[in-house]
Amino acid sequence: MEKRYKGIITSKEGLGTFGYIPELKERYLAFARGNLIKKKIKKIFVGDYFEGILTEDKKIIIEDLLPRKNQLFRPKIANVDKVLLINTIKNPPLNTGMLDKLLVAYDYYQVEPVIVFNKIDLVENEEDKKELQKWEKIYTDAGYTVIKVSAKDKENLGSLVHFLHDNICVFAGASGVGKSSLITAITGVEIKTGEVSRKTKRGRHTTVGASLIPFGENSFIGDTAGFSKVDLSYIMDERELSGFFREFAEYTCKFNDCMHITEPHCGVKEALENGEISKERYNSYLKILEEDFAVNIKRD
Ligand SMILES: Nc1nc2c(ncn2[C@@H]2O[C@H](COP(=O)(O)OP(=O)(O)OP(=O)(O)O)[C@@H](O)[C@H]2O)c(=O)[nH]1
Ligand SMILES: [Mg+2]
Ligand SMILES: [Zn+2]
Repeated sequence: MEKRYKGIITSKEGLGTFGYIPELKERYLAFARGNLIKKKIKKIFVGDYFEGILTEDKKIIIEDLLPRKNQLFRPKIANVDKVLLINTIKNPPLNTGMLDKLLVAYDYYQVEPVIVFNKIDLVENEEDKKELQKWEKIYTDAGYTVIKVSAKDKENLGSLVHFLHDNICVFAGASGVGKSSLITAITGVEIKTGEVSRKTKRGRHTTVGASLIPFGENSFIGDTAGFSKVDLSYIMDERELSGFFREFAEYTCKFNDCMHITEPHCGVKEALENGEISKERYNSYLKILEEDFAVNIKRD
């Protein structure tokens, strides 16, 4: 009888689907057995765990897909355990509006987010240093883990490696922040990287789609394309939003469905007034309500 191997889908490219078999430490072109399609498994995702056999010409025939723990659509990866949200203070400039949306989205999918500031080698003048310190404090106080690194100087990469054991860990964030560079610096696997445009100060989506890079015995790192748009109204109701602003969830309001805008006896607004909740995070919450959920907010 043919040996059944366990493996994981690592990429889906123009050329086809690729699967990695840890036992053989090798990546192969993979095809699904016809009956898999009949079992109503519509689409194979990067991150899917499978069982399959190896043909004589070194191709995987996928016989079974294991149940998914989760399924992210941006990026399109299944079974994600952790996400490292990569940011920069400079080049490209920090976009905390985007970061706050991603923090909400990943909490919603129950994927633990870690906030990473890359390119700290570029944080040189006092103004930039203050900026970095300010955001580090805001996000730490809000209940997130914040790590500062430089892919270029290989600074503090060990603290990222710490999160990569026995799981699928995805690197996400805007184009040009250095996701691919960090993965190369950590794994030694060369991945195509791109310059940040001098004119727009933005990256150019060098990485297309998503792929998993094997790391150590049992870990995989997901490199994804940077994205520029996230609309939270596709995944949740406007009244659910504040529950995913971690630090807001600690306070109680008079009304159970309080949206913390103009309602009386609002614990969140009280915490904002006495400085327990940062005005940056609160304003970001209002901005998401306006932009993604079309809530009309009158400001004084
Ligand atoms: N100074 C400095 N530059 C860096 C650092 N990390 C990455 N870069 C540069 O930033 C540019 C973009 O890096 P990429 O790794 O391609 O960025 P990405 O996040 O993968 O971008 P997309 O694939 O487009 O989403 C490249 O020119 C890198 O050399 C860093 O720590 N310091
Ligand atoms: Mg990239
Ligand atoms: Zn409230």
